[in-house]
Parts: sequence; C-alpha cells; structure tokens
Amino acid sequence: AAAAMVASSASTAVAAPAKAAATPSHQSPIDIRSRSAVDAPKLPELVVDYPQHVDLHVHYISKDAPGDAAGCTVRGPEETVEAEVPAGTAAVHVGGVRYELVQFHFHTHSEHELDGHRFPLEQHFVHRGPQGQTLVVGLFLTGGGPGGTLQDEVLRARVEECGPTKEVTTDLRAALPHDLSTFRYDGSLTTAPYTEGVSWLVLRQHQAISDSAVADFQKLFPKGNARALQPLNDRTVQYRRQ
Ligand code: BO1
Ligand code: ZN
Repeated sequence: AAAAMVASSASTAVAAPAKAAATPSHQSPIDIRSRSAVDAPKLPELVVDYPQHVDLHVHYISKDAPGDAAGCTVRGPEETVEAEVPAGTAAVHVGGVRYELVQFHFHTHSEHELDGHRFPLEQHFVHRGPQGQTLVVGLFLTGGGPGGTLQDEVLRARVEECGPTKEVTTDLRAALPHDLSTFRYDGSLTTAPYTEGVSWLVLRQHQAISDSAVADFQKLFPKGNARALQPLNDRTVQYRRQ
C-alpha cells in the first residue's frame, strides 16, 4: 500500500494549478509528521539556482495599503516583510521544470510545524512555473546564528527603515541550508485567496539567524502573521532526501 501511494502521488510532486474545489480540503499550513512521511527517493531532486549577488526590493506588505509607508507599525496577519526578486535572476528546477523565484517573505511564528514543533520564524520562497503553477519552498528559521545572512540583512533593513521600499544587495545562495532534503505535499496559499494547487517543499533543515533579527521581526508582529494549522485530510506528505 505504501508503494502504491508513492507511485500515485509521485506525479503530483509538482502540482498542476488546482480547480476551485467546492470544499477546500488541501489547505496549508500543516503539521508535518516526519514519521508518517513517505520516503520518496525517486521524486525529482530540488535544484536551486540562486545567485550569490542579488539586488532585492524589500517591502513592508499591508493588506490595507500594499507597500504601506507606515512600515513600522503592524496590525496583524495578512501582512509581512517581503522582498521582490527581479525577473530572471533566481530559480529552482524540479524534474526538468524551471520555477522562477518571484518573492520571498516571512511569518512568525512558523506556519508549518515539524512533529508538533513550532519555529520562531518561517521564510517562504515563492516560485512561478511556466504554466503559472506556484511552488513554495519553506524554510524554518531559529535564532542563535552569527548574523550576516540574507535573512538578517533583509529583516534589519526593514526594521531600521520605515520607508515603503529598501534596496538590499545580498547573497541569495547562502540563504538556504546545504542539505536540501524536503518534505513535499500539495497545499494552498496561506493567505487569501487560499488558492489550492500549490506545491509545498518544506526544508527539513532549519537556518539560524541572529537573535536580534528574530526579536526585531517578532516585535513587528506582536500578534504574529501565521495561519492556523489545517487538516491533512486525504493527503500524503513525501520526504525526498537530498
Ligand atoms: S504563502 O507563501 O502561502 N504564504 C503565499 C501567500 C500568498 C501569495 C503567495 C504566497 N500570493 C500570491 C498572489 C499572486 C502573486 C504571488 C507572488 O503571490 O496571489 O498574485 O503573483 O507574489
Ligand atoms: Zn507565506
């Protein structure tokens, strides 16, 4: 039965755009139970093609006023710190398909959980495939790191300056851990319109950023900006070891 599950879901490692279901049942985020995840060594490898030097446009995103200049006062969920990635500069490849990195942003606390464990932050790298498919790479972030990473620079830039955008030149390649082992499942956007058909690849390995970057981001979102956990329903989480 396990083998059959792997075979039947292998083709959905990268989902096609979903039709709107009458009752949405494939929503994100979820609690990833590592011991229930199905080992799927035959899933295509996640290949990251991110440049070392990239110029980012960092925004404070507010639902009420996108790109709100009052970027230092924060009201709640549906809001985040987001960095726009210029077209053509970064992508991932999965199974021979190129997914262009459009933007990344942050949530606190983490939206996904790993074996019931919640992380201080979670970063979402949002990609777009050739048919408009959405593929999100999720990365858990903790404190305790030395600082100087992309995450530290982007978060510090956003906290220190309250203008609508801030340019940051940083190392995008070093933003991800070396071990690209991922949990994969078909889910949704975690904010409105909660569209399904999103391919989620959540990295097993977390990344440590500085305690001050964690604290600054949490201060920006005292009530957090994470969606509640959603039921797994009939889905299977697969694990692709790097
Ligand atoms: S998330 O990663 O599930 N938190 C998430 C939530 C919402 C979006 C993306 C990721 N929104 C979409 C918009 C698209 C836009 C895309 C890239 O972000 O619905 O219109 O093109 O910015
Ligand atoms: Zn997100």
